[in-house]
Amino acid sequence: MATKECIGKSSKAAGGWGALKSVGRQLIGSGQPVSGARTMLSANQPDGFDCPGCAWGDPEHGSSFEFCENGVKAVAWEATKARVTPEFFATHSVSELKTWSDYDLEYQGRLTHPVRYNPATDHYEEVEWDEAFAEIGAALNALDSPNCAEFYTSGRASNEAAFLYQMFVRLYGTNNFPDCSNMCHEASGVALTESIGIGKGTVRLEDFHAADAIFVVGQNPGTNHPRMLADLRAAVGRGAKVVVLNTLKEKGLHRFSDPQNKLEMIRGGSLPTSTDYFCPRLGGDMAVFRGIAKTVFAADDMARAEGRPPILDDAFIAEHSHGIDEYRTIVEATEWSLIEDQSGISRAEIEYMADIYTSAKSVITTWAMGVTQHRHSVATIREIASVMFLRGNVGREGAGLCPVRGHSNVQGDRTVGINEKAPKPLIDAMEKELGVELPREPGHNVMHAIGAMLDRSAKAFIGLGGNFARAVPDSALVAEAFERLELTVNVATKLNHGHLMPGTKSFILPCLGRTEMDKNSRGEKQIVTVEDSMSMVHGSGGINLPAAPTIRSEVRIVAGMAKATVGSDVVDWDGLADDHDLIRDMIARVLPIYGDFNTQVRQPRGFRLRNGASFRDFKTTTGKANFGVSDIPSATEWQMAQTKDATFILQTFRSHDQYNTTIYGMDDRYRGIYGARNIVFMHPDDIASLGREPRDSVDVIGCHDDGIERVARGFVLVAHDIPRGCVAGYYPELNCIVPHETFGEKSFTPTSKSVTVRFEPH
Ligand SMILES: Nc1nc2c(c(=O)[nH]1)N[C@H]1C(S)=C(S)[C@@H](COP(=O)(O)OP(=O)(O)OC[C@H]3O[C@@H](n4cnc5c(=O)[nH]c(N)nc54)[C@H](O)[C@@H]3O)O[C@H]1N2
Ligand SMILES: Nc1nc2c(c(=O)[nH]1)N[C@H]1C(S)=C(S)[C@@H](COP(=O)(O)OP(=O)(O)OC[C@H]3O[C@@H](n4cnc5c(=O)[nH]c(N)nc54)[C@H](O)[C@@H]3O)O[C@H]1N2
Ligand SMILES: [Mo]
Repeated sequence: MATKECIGKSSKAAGGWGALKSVGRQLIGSGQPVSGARTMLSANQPDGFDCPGCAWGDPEHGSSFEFCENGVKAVAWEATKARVTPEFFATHSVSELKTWSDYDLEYQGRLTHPVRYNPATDHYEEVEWDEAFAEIGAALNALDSPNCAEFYTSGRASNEAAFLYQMFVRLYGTNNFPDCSNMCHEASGVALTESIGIGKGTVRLEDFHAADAIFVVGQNPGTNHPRMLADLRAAVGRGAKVVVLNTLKEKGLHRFSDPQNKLEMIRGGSLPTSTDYFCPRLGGDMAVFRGIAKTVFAADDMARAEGRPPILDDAFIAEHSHGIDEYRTIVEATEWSLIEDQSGISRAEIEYMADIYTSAKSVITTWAMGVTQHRHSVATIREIASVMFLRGNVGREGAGLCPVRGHSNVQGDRTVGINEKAPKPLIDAMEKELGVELPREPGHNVMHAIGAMLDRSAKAFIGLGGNFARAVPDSALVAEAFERLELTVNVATKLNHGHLMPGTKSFILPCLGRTEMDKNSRGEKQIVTVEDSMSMVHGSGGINLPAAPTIRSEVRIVAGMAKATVGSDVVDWDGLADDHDLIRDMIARVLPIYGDFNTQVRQPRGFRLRNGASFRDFKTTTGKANFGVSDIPSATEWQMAQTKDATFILQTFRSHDQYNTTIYGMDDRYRGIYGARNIVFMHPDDIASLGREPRDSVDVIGCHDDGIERVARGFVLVAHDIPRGCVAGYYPELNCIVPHETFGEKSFTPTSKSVTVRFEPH
């Protein structure tokens, strides 16, 4: 393994020639460099497809083609020439494929035929579509109760596919909708609904061009939202402050060299993407924002006493907010010593951040998994919102809250009804539309689904995309539970480990990807729609020929399963599947926020869904923006670990060469890692305190105290600039030690960024 154990040793900036080289490799590796390049030029164009890479917004004016290395990887990975055919399955048994790596499985290429597992031979074998649907329908209808089936969604599914899916599942009789967002931004949804009355962000892309300060908390855009870097560096360029809070010194958040800027590329230049950078301990962000709030209140008192203009936005607070007195009381009761210990950031540094905050007229705060995957994530996001309310930084130009979503349509899937909580207005409207009663009792989220699989009450799993069994915590336990199920069905573009844990009856159903053309029975091109992090809905139509003539769109596959399970008396599944306009008409009848959906989505950049909070119409219980009411944790996981010998807090995150469980390659260029994924980043003094050397091989032991042994074997220690007591490593390799029983309060999100671990020699 070649590791360069310091980010300073690789090139100084993110992007640049390194990114271009990597793109060239991806396009050549896909086997079709020329058509691959043409495909790329259609990404995020008005008449092209939505890039499946991430949910960052597209500009509303001008060409939106923005170079993004990881967008190219996502597209090239899908547009590969390689194919997984029935012959492939005839050659390789499931037992053999289980021993392959995540990378090797997906690298085999696109799935071409529906296949069914044959337990007698241990091979997947080709099956006719209608036969597969009939068997799936029969198996679902044979279950004791619809609540024994889990219907998972991953956030690439289009609005049309997701809407049909929820209609099918509810007609079948359950609200069991475990969704990838349960493991992702659920805390943002819960917290923002409480704080501002909508579980979404309030900003538009244009706001980034008008903000005076942007706080970027717990996210790594250089890898996961690369197009965001261009907006950050433009902000720095025009004099705005960009303050980063990240446990690690991520390179993309320092400097970015824009591969689209020819002069810059020739000169080898780069520009900063931030002005200030702080590295809190894992889970320490709520304490930081609490400290900012303390400073703001104190500064406001002082200003008023001295007859200067107040710091607080009195008008916003009086007219639009609720609960400031209670909030002020808990803020003032929080001791600085606790804030400093929990965050690892000094009072002086926090006061400096507060000064940036109060000096800026308009502030945006963005965040992602470094904030959402902790026990107290909901309280942390409410704290962020409260700090923003103090100066009215919500619902006006250049200001607002911005959870940066993960999957390209995870937000849209929720909007069209993938929600285990069965919201009353949605169910009322669906019942009116369909003229039948639908289930109203809440169903399963991911945590509940795992519980049901482990206690054997779940009997069937249907996955609309994704890789449930690898993406969840306690992945080793879940893998065993999967094979005990009576039915497993995976709608997928590529082979992954989740397909290799077949239940008694098991199917893989191959679907079209975003880049591919979808035509109906009359030869008319169909488009789908997606919603980005800024509530913009746009159309997406592929340009490539389908990977094989035998594969079907997700919409057709969902319709096929639905027809075979619940019949066509209530819904004309074939008719809907053949004309996506009819699905959109139905969505708009059930969810009036879509307005004249079919017309609006054909406007060049689509349209924005109504988002009351972005113009200060707060649909909360009080009708106002609600200040938070939580104490900061009395001790974070990091603080608790300090009381035990040689115990660390692990965050599990993404390398530069992966898309969730999809591994594109073995490098993590910006962190100086080449050719390896089984590694643990640790502070050099911590390595020494364990009596070890960098590059020693260790076993990572999960310390959750429930009698279950959790070990990940053979990980290499890499010295890194990371707070002491905090360590980091890659998901999904480490998911076997993330316990499923520790999850976020109110969000049920696995605590993937605060896993208590210790180390033993390997
Ligand atoms: N290329 C690519 N793009 C992607 C994805 C991908 O895998 N690959 N995944 C997509 C998905 S589904 C999602 S949800 C997003 C994920 O986007 P990110 O949230 O950026 O994903 P992570 O890799 O988990 O990175 C977490 C970041 O938060 C920091 N961090 C961790 N814990 C803490 C903490 O307690 N406090 C602070 N302040 N920082 C912390 C880590 O150091 C790291 O920089 O990206 C989406 N886009
Ligand atoms: N330890 C730890 N665990 C985590 C996280 C973490 O940070 N740490 N992050 C969590 C997060 S934020 C998320 S969102 C989840 C992600 O969990 P998932 O969304 O379940 O996982 P992915 O890896 O994105 O799914 C990859 C698979 O999706 C299929 N696929 C790709 N494109 C398409 C398509 O267009 N249609 C269909 N039907 N299938 C397609 C391919 O077969 C591919 O193998 O993981 C979570 N798990
Ligand atoms: Mo995500």
